[in-house]
Amino acid sequence: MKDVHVPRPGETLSDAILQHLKYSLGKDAAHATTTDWRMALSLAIRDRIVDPWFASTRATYAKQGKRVYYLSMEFLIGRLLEDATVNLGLMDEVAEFFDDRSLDARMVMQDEPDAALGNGGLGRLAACFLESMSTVGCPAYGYGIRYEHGLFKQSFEGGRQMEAPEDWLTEAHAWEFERPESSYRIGFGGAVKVLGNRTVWQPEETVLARAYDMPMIGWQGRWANTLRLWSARPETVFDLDRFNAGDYYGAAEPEALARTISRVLYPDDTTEEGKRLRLKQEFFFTAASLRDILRRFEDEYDDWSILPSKVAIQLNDTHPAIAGPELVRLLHDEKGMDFDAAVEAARGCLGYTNHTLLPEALERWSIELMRSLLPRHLQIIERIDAAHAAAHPDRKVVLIGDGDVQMGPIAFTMAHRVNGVSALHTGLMKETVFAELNRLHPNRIVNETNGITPRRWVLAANPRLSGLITEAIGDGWVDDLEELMQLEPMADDAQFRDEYAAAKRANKVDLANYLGQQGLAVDPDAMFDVQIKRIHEYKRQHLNILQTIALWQEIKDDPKGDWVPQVKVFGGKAAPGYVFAKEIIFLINAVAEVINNDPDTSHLLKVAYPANYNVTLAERLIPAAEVSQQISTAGKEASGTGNMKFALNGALTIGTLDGANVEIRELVGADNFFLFGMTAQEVVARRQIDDHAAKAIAEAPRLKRAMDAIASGTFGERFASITENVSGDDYFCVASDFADYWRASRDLEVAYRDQADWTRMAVLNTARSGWFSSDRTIRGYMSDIWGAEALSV
Ligand code: GL2
Repeated sequence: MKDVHVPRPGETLSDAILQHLKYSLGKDAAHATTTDWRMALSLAIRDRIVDPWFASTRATYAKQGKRVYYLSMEFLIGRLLEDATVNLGLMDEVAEFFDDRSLDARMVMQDEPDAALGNGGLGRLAACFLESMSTVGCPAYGYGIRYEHGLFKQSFEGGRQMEAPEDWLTEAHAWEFERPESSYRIGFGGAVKVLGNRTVWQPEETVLARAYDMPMIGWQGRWANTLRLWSARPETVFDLDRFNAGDYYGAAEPEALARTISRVLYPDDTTEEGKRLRLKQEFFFTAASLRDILRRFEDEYDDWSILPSKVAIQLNDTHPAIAGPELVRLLHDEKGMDFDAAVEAARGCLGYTNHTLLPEALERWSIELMRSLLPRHLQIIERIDAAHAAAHPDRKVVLIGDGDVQMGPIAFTMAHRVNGVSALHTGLMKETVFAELNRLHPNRIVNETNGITPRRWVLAANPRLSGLITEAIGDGWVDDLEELMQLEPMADDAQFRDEYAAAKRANKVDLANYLGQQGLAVDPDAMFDVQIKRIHEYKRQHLNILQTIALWQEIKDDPKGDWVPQVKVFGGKAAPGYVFAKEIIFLINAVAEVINNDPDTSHLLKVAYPANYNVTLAERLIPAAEVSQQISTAGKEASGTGNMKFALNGALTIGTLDGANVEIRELVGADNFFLFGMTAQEVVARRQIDDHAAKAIAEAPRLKRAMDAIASGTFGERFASITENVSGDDYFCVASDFADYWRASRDLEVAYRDQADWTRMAVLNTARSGWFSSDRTIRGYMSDIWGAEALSV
């Protein structure tokens, strides 16, 4: 692959690394630590990003086209060094440089802190989108919060989840440029005054939002966009009067309060944290971003009516939904636009992506909270709501109702396009949460099925598979992932299959070594079965562990039987306040403890639960996986993106007809996908049956036996909350789907015995998953929602 940008004539990458080591870090090679090397490498790579970054900005200004602004509370970027190196085509050179010094390039790269500025799929999607927007040349900015502490670090104590603060910023990294000149004053509270014919909001409290920019380089360094993260600062660093009066804590209070806004990422996934601070965070970054966007527009144009033709703003979920009212406020109150015209202009700019149907995740804020923090916005929402009611006299949906301000309907009414993230989810959105708004505004809802960037999730994470693919079909697939289709005929080529299987096995050996270092010996020839994602009842990790217990019991009945040895891998964090999810973690660890130490069965079945699942761990687990567990209750997982990463890397899915599983199955072929369980409609119908769980348990003796084992204390505690839930209300239909899940799991094992055929199916999964590139998704947003054009330098 080619090295695209050499910034300083005559300077090789190797020279640049050594120069930075010496002059930027003040270190001699003989005494350099891994961190020194990593920083020297990062700075040398960063130098090679700056020119394409500037060139992209210049091209955007020259073209005067539309810019895209992606507003997201979360950007789960993980590590950036490897991504950037891979995208610049410099991986081989870097490996050679460190080889020559008896150092391992990957180890150096792994020294980088993993920036966990997101919870899960939604945040990781935003990070994949940034990379794809740069790759396809979509002029864009990502806007978010520069959290001091990202998602908590997870450890296990006695099997229970412990949480410690994450502190990525305490470790050196090279990616951000502080921009003190880009600071905005953001207000909260106060009063609304009418001065002449103008309405003016006079906030009571203000903080400064200061910008930090990270360049995001696309494939082959052709284009680079900016991720701009806001950090909260006090307007006055400290209160000198209070200090002089001896009130030292009080003197530091303004600073502490202001900084609180960008201190921590809310560790909640899909559930809303109804706190004042959360709303403050949302307004803080949304308002700063909008001011920045309008400032950039004003630098170039003086006609506000053309705003929607120059600016596309995407709201990643309802978290930045206050953007609608705030943009109206800025245009009307501050720029003097007529109110209705301001609403129209705002709507012309805004798009809203919905990421979940879980009703608890559609944010709402109490009217009192809104009035006390954002009084002018409340008035604007009331006015928009009244206009909506007048235009649709038969409407039932309201923007303010039940004592709350409803951010889902606000995002919907203020956006010209609303999208779901998989075909199934978009369909369900139209039928359920947004049924009425869809009737009032037909054609506003569109679908943009999620995607993942192949640069990180195949090229960087799985070099063995990437090498094999490139050898077989050239490297065009990295850019145009649907070229993987050319691999299809090779599924029937025994030699290719052997090489494909050898790459998978080598990845499994790596993972086995990693788990071995953590104290768990696993057989690399066992079937590696992986479920990694946030822990949530709807994702049903408890269904998986119940099946594991039942399997263990059967093996124990007949240890000499012809079993397929397997390793069940779990990974994921539970929101600290989500008691049930934490019980599931405790149960998995308790079961692991017993099963892994059972001399009758431990050569056949192991349970691994490495702690602190994050992007880096995903990059290790996915290339080694053979089975991908995508077993959510149908209708609950909006899309999933892990499911796509696994399929691309040749793991076969066992899954329900939920989220993007449906599209994965259509594309890879029903024969190469292990389907089980009820459909979304069947789930709804099943819940209407009295005692549906008890009935299902009565018909599934294996489930009953597994539940009895838990209840009788086989795994230490009795986990009553879990057994009572599954045998009681069982809203997520674990019991009702168990028997079919068991059947599909056995089908998997039968298939696994025929290794040649298994590999054939795996190759077909890789070959047919090219559509799931986030490049395709981004092109969809560009044409269906943003009306943005790709540029090049
Ligand atoms: C999520 C969905 O749960 C998940 O299915 C989807 O793939 C991602 C990205 O669209 O969004 N919604 C959500 O609130 N979180 C998700 O991961 N946190």
